[in-house]
Amino acid sequence: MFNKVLIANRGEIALRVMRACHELGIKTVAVYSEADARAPHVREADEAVLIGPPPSRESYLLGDRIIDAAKSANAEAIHPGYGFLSEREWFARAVRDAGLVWIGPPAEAIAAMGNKTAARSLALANGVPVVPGTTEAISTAKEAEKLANEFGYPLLLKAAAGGGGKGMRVVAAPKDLTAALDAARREAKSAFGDDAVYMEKFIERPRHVEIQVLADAHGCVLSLGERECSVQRRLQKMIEESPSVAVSPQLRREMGETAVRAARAAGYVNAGTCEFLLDNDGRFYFLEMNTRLQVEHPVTEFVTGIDLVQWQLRIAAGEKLPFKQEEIVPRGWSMECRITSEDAYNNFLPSTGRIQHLYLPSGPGVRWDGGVESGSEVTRYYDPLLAKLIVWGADREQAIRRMRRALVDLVIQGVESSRDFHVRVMDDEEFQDGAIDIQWLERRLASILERKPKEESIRVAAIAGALLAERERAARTVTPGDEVLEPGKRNNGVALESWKQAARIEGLRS
Ligand code: MV4
Repeated sequence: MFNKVLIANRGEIALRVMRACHELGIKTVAVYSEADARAPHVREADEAVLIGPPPSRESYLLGDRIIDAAKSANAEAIHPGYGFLSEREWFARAVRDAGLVWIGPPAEAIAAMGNKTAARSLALANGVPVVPGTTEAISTAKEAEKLANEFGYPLLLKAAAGGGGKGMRVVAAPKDLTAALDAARREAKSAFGDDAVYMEKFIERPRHVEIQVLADAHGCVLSLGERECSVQRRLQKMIEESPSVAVSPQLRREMGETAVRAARAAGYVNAGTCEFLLDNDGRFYFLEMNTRLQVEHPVTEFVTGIDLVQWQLRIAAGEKLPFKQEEIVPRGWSMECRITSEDAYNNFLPSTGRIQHLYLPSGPGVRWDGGVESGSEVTRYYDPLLAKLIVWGADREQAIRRMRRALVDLVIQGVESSRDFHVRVMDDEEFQDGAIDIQWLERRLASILERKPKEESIRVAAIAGALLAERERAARTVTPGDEVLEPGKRNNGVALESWKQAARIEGLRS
């Protein structure tokens, strides 16, 4: 096993990877920008290297500087986390060329899945079902018209160099095709420097279900079941769970075998995820493969009992997977809420500032993967993900009840957060029924945000809020603009369950 690993990331995922390293007896090297000098990931590492000013382009995206940091600290391997450099083929190659171990898939596998038309061809050649559409880039408007008539409307234009949905265009009717093609090309060119665009039939109201795979360097490729990721807004996932209410044991087996075939075809090693659309009739279509550890990996860890990050390290060190496919059976239900510094009541506007108080939920089946603490500065330089709250329960209903309880126990004061939004999703009947698809949140958002807390808690909270405001005033500790506990302003006039929050904040102060 490695003696020392550099983690080329920040925030919650840097801490997550460090924990796995420390459990395996591996020393850790953090890298950080000037904005992160006091960040928890820097303090928790055995060593830390300053790599540049706050903007990512001048710090966390500087591959060469990060490789230099690894060499000067005598680290043997680099874990990229997610985002930043994690899916850059050139970086995976540069790490290998520098004589370091890349804790991720081979650069060739990143490349094989990186181009979406190439990935579709690879899938088709290996019996992996894809959405009906082209595997070649479209050349002319005339050709587009012919193909569109073949696949039928509505259809979707996608950038070949894209992924994650950037530069997609829905075309509802033939009259819109030419203009949509021009627009998609322009967007693709400016976003990816490549104007190649291809076409797929548009699948309406599907679920987004993905399969976690784990492959060692000795030919063993396993499926670790699905994650249901349909609750998303503008391509940002908000809530994920495993298993999915829409996946039977037989479908799980079929999708798992399909994902394993896709991974084998790409020469995949390490942890990866195959994204699928699942339609109302139980048909599934391969979309793309994410060649990294994903944000939502903990729900798979909870239901399988397998530590994905430890296995990423072990696989990169050459170990064999000791599991058989038949031994991997999901147990119970896990759910994750992404706790972001966004104001759901203000169009999810990112919120910045100092976290005045952070009180963390705990108890059976509760996991907090966080990157901030009381006193942390939330800046606009990075992603608004503060933490992930993950729970496990015996079944979906227990998981939802536990998530709601843990969210209500959580206190974040000083920046706006998505906490109240998540509580209200847990209270939503359609969500509780599992009647979700990728457009569900958009349709339901207004009614979720309108939902009022219980009458009793409004009264209690109003009293507690007024009491706390008065105490703060008396103690001259009022923070200008901080009206989280002041009734009548937002959240339907009341901070959710704020009498409990008031007690916890007072406790933290004393
Ligand atoms: C689609 C689709 C419907 N039909 N492809 C968006 C992210 C990228 N990975 C692919 N995406 C989609 N591709 C066809 N043929 C709908 C989406 C889509 C989506 C997919 C997964 C999760 C959220 C989504 C939100 C909007 C659209």
